Amino acid sequence: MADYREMWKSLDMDLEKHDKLCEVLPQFYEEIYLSQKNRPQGMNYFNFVVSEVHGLRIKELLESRKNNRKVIGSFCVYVPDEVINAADAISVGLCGGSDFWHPDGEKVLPRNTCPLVKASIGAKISATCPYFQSCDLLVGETTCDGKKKAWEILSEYTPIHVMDLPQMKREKDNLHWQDEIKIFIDKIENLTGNKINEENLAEGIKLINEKRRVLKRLYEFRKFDKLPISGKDVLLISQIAFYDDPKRFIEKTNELCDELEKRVQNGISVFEENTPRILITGTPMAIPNWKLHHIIESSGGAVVCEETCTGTRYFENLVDENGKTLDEQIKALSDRYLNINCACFTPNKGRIDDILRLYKEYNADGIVYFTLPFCTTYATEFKKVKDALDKKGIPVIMIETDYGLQDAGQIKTRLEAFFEML
Ligand code: BJ8
Repeated sequence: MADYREMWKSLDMDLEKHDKLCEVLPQFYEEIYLSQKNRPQGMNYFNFVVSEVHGLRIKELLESRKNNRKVIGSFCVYVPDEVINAADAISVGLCGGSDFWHPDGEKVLPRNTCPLVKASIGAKISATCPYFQSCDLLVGETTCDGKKKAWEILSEYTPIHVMDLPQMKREKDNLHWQDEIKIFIDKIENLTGNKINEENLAEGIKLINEKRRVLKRLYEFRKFDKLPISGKDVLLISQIAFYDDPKRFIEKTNELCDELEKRVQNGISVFEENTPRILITGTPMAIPNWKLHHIIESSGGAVVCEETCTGTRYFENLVDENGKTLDEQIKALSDRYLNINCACFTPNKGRIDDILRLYKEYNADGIVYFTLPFCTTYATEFKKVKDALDKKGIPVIMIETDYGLQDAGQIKTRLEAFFEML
């Protein structure tokens, strides 16, 4: 890797601590990703992106900033990227997926906080994440309590705008979310100095829809009996979608899909015949959280779909591109975003419908319900989901786990027993 120390120094990073973070990732990646057999050639681009995760992409962000483009970090799939792109700003996802950041997170948060929140806050206050250090503005949202209260603490370190997400989906909630999108537009206009109008918002909508379409295309290959790509690789691509340049990401993912099409024609599979097909549902997996996929796929299972925010919730449903006025476009954004079924909403029957639908569409044999510890909404929603699955005779297992590897053996044993039963 090129020497980026000067660049990191210019971002006020804690270089010593950051060196320690950089030491662990390559070995971890090698073990989990590069050791896979028969990977598509198109994964080389994504390997490269990971190898340069704190390097080249950050350099690009800094160069863009020199040209007066702003960088905006967010933590949730309800934040409308279309608006950010319309103002010629750059959006990056910031959720933390490593327990490296937990000790710093625990300096300001209770220990019994969700690992994702703890890692995200720890990444900022430890000054070891160049993405946080490159942002001109962070955008939080009022989803779960853990996040909502964490923004108050984060605001002591860096500017943050919080979007007030409703937690029900009535007409008045939709109107409220449209209002919030308008306030967000004002905020982004003030920050960037760029006015958002019908033309540039239409372009933003088109671009982000295109990203959704390519992810959908990629997921379609997971519906085949013979799987041309592993679940682990698809998870990585979804995670990269949150911070890569969208146009390049679309191009590279389409190239990979062309290759997968040929694999399907030639009957190439990366799994043995009759490998149990698993749908994962639950909390998001922020990079580099590859734990559950890795355990499943090294215990005799294949992950065929994720009903998560690093899965279908990120790309399903397009924004209607027919809006002519700004108001119509904002309404279209609100409609699309309120179609996401996060457990923060009540009631949340839409998520159960999604799980049942995806189970069928992806021809899954069983479901792994994943929750991060202390995520009350997803853990509590398990009861409703399980009741619905039981009624249909669909097997499900709940796995609650954090980012540490201490429980990996135990999870493996439970999953192996589950797969045997499928
Ligand atoms: S839309 S899932 S990205 S809020 S896991 S921090 S909910 S305690 S991440 Fe999420 Fe938006 Fe919902 Fe998706 Fe809280 Fe749960 Fe932690 Fe979570």
